[in-house]
Amino acid sequence: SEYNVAIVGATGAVGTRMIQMVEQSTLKVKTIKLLASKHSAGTVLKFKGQDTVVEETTPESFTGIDLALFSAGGAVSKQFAPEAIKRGAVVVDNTSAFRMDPNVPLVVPEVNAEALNEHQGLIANPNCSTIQMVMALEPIRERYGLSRVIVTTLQAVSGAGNRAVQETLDESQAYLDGKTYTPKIMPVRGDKKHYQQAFNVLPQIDVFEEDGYTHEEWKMIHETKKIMCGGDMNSNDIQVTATCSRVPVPIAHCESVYFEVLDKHATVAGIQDAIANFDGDVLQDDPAEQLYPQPITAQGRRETFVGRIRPDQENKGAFHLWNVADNLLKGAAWNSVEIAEYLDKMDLLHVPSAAE
Ligand code: A2P
Ligand code: 11C
Repeated sequence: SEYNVAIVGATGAVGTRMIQMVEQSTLKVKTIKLLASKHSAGTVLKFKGQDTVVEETTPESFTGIDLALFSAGGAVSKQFAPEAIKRGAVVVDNTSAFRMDPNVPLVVPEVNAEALNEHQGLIANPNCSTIQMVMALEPIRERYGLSRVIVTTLQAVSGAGNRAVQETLDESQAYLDGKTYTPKIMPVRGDKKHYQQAFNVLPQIDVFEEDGYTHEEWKMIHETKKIMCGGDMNSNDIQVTATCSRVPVPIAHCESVYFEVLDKHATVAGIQDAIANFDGDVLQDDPAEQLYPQPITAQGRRETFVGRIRPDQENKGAFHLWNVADNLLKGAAWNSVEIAEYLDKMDLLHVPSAAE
């Protein structure tokens, strides 16, 4: 079929990539509607070479829309996703608004596409750092089983949006020019204190919870369980813990992952083979040639890159890996559009009626 598609947050860091991913997609697009806040209504963006005027998002924006991709923040999704579904649009939501709702599938297509069968009009796109980790771990889980994961992230500034990238660039320039600069956004817009991100690493992404973990770390733990453990965000089948940090890199997150498998006969060669043969993963693992994933080479690509696979020197059945992916593409815009492609192929790109 042909679809009328809307992108909410079309002017943002992720939204502009959503436009590109829809342009390059196998989905047949009848019409495209680019939506944002009233501030950028009237802005002209291109879709497949055609000038397209950005409109303010209202409930009526979704009349006649078949597919709505949301990436304008959780509050916008909470306000407008129900309006879109009510008008017959399937929503793929790239915010954290509905991810933990038991009635909402949380999907990385290569890992748990079967969860799409249960959708009731809304599918949640996981957090970027979760997506690339489950992309690296799923082939290992399939071959050897997985019992424990300890991850440390090094996340790019674009995860915090276009304004965060601009702040870090301006701050870097000021630093090089020997000028003072007062940060207003990083690490978290709206938190009490702001710190220099340029030439610095900040071990805080999103706000702190009472238990001392940040909300980003909480998301990595519970989203990973929901995706890899059959929808149960509190499953004990896989133990997961995370430390998330922000590095002054514009695009592409890195992760250092320690993991324990169930099959004690697991080998590095077997893990490499599983990753090399997994849809969407690229193995870059050759120490002799200094081959390993880097943000510079992952930027602009849809795949997840995995390398530095090696056994833990003391724990049998334990290994380490390093993975990198473009947080705006596989971490956000591409995964969302890929979900829509799977819905189309699975004949699920419609809001199920109450009778179904
Ligand atoms: P706008 O350009 O009108 O501000 P980023 O993640 O790069 O910060 O981008 C956020 C995106 O969310 C932008 O496209 C922004 O549009 C959009 N947005 C922000 N507030 C709203 C709103 N109330 N309704 C619709 N879109 C919004
Ligand atoms: C970051 N991971 O890098 C965050 C951004 O839940 O979709 C993504 C927030 C989300 O800052």
